[in-house]
Amino acid sequence: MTRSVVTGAAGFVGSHLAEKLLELGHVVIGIDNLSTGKAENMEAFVNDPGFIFYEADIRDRDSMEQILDTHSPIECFFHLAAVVSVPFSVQHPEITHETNYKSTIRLLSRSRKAGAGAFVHAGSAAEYGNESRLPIKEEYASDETEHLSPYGRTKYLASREVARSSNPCGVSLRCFNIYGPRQDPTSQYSGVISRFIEQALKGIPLTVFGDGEQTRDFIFVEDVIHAYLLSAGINPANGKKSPPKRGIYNVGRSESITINRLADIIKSIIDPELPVAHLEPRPGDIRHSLADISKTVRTFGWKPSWDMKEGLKKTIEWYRENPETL
Ligand code: UD2
Repeated sequence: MTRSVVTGAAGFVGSHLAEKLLELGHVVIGIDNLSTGKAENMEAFVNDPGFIFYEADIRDRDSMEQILDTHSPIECFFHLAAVVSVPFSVQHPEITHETNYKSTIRLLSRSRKAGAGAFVHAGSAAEYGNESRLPIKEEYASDETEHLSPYGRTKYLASREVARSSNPCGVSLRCFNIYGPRQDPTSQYSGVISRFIEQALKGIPLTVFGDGEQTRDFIFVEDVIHAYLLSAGINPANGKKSPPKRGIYNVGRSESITINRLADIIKSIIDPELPVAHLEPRPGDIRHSLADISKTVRTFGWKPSWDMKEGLKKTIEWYRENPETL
């Protein structure tokens, strides 16, 4: 049986990845310190006999050693645990550096000892800073890029190192704006889609920051999970394996929509009469974001399969069935 590690297994994306790997018959060693991840996210699979969970911090070397010693050999190492909040990273640059950069480098090297064939890292569109050339190609992020936060900088540095590794084969996925079931809507900095859905289901105005003409490239979480699997050389349909391909890859739909249009679609699904409140623009926001995904499509034969409206309907349905998350 294939043994995979998922750090950040209690997070929004990590929990979907762990669940899918279990479905494909992997033994999954999940690691999460539950700082932003939530035990509830693992409810659907926590009792699966193939799932082994450790509440541990990736910065804690002894715990990581012990876990990897116990479960070696590992085939695929999926590394999603990180400081994920941009504002937190601004307030705590050192913790962010230790978590997002140093711990990633340590785990990359430790995963080699554990026999891993692939090390897949959760990069981010934040690695591009305020890039004005659209659509954004992978090579636009460089040492000269002005990152807008320690989050963006540390993700960039970690991706750069991961992509240099050939043993294990290092892959970093720069995901654009991910949305879908289990995304936490409750913080001021939560993703706009989870916030709009929460507001719409509560019947309160949708809060659009600024004129709402800023654009984003939104991608449904299931498409992102397929990209994770394919990049590790795992066929999402049947679990069959092929060699992973080292490098940095964008993951988005390569289609952007304005925040105003997004609000309209969510209203049209939940309640067309809902009001929209235009608030002050959010400081530090980038204006436009759009992924060039040609390298990812060419390399892995991956392509996004969820269109915006279908992905939103599925997400709304999930929040309706899980009102306690709102
Ligand atoms: C995303 C990532 C962030 C970082 C960044 C890099 C998410 C949740 N965040 O931030 O971690 O990688 O990209 O560029 O994926 N907005 C509203 N009303 C709201 C909330 C947001 O109008 O109530 C707007 C916001 O001003 C922005 C857009 O919606 O223009 C998207 O905001 P976001 O926080 O979902 O994501 P983003 O792209 O700022």
